[in-house]
Amino acid sequence: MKNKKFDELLIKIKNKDAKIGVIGLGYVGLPLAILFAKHGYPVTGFIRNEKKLQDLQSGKNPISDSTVDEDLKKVIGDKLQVNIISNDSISNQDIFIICVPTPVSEDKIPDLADLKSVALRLSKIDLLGKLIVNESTVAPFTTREVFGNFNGDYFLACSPERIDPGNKSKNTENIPKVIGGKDNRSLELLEILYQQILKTEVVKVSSLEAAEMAKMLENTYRAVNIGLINEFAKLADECKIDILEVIKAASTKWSFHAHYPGIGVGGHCIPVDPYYILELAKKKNVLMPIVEKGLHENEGMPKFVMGKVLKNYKKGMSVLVYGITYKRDVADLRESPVTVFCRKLAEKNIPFCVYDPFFEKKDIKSMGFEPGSVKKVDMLIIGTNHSSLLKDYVEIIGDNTIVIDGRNYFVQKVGIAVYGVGRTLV
Ligand code: SAJ
Repeated sequence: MKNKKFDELLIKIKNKDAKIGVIGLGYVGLPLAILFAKHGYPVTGFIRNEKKLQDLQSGKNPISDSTVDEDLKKVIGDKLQVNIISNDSISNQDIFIICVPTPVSEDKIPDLADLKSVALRLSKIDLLGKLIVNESTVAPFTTREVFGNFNGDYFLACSPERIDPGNKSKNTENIPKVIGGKDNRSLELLEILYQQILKTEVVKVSSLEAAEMAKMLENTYRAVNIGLINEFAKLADECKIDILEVIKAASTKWSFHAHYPGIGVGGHCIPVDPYYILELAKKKNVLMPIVEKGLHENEGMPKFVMGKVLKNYKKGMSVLVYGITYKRDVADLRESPVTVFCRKLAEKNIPFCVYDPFFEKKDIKSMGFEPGSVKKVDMLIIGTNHSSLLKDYVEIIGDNTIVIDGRNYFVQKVGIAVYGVGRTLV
């Protein structure tokens, strides 16, 4: 039976008439759904939000990645349909690609609620001969535990997403795809499916768990190395050595991969994913102190930058925080260290305003902060080094402005002085 079903699905994939259900149309699911639709597959995106459904059906792109705007308009209502998820609405798909969030709670506990709610729906339908693909970032064994025990003969694979929001050169089509399967048939189906739409290599590994672990490693590597450079930046500050000069020099060594210090580490991946591997390590009684320390180092950076404010702030100064998002040129607040930093400013009763070109004044207000504008201030704090700073900074910085540069944006002195993270320009 399994071989017959395998052959049937394989033919559908090659003929591009396999019905593909993409569950979750965020920064991962939407570009992927559009790409499959562009290649001629009948795709249905499944979401929970009625308003987002109407926006998508009218061709309005709900994610901050504007590179998919045009393609969305081309496929929506034709090869790409969008539907509210229900047990009935998903039942007639041949392939399910799961792209739902896997966040952590306030106390850093992995939260699989969205993933498990999808699994519950899938457990209620006839999966015979169908393929389930998990793209959501999880620790090893999770895909198997959550999606591996349904009734009937079906195929199961995983391919942890690697989207880099805001990156214009790397996108769904050209980022190498790591895939793992419950068995060889599952792996082969996913390899052929992705080969139909990607312009880059599909990297097969030997198991679901190897694919899940690869994702954990690549993002934990990044988090820990950012933690390392943040530690070096603190020492550089004390030694009055310019950390950017040091990084530039170290980068001439072939085996050195540069990371940069700053006000902290945000986003849905880097500060989050390592907590998934730490939870697994704890279950397996394996200590990972380097991972833990690296994360805590990053989480302490808003406080470190706050120390620079307290050294230079005088009562009555006008203070502007420029940029509130987690990284440059991305309208995304998830885990943003700047919001943590702003709450510390408020705790110290330092009056301040926030300006971010990606948000309107009403948005800043709804975050609980006083909206600011691009005009002269006594203290400018760089929270996010948006490209718009290039035109805005001259309007904000006067001869008596003190700059606290949370992203080491400035390469030469402006105002009275620039206090960066691991460097000072006076
Ligand atoms: N950051 C630093 N120093 C650095 C690099 C980043 O402080 O040297 C901070 C950023 O300001 C940001 C956070 O870390 O607050 C995350 O930065 P990021 O560039 O890693 O941005 P993300 O979260 O969008 O990372 C994505 C990730 N994609 C996925 O996980 C699917 C990550 O895997 C990629 O490594 C990253 O893009 C990338 O740029 O390659």
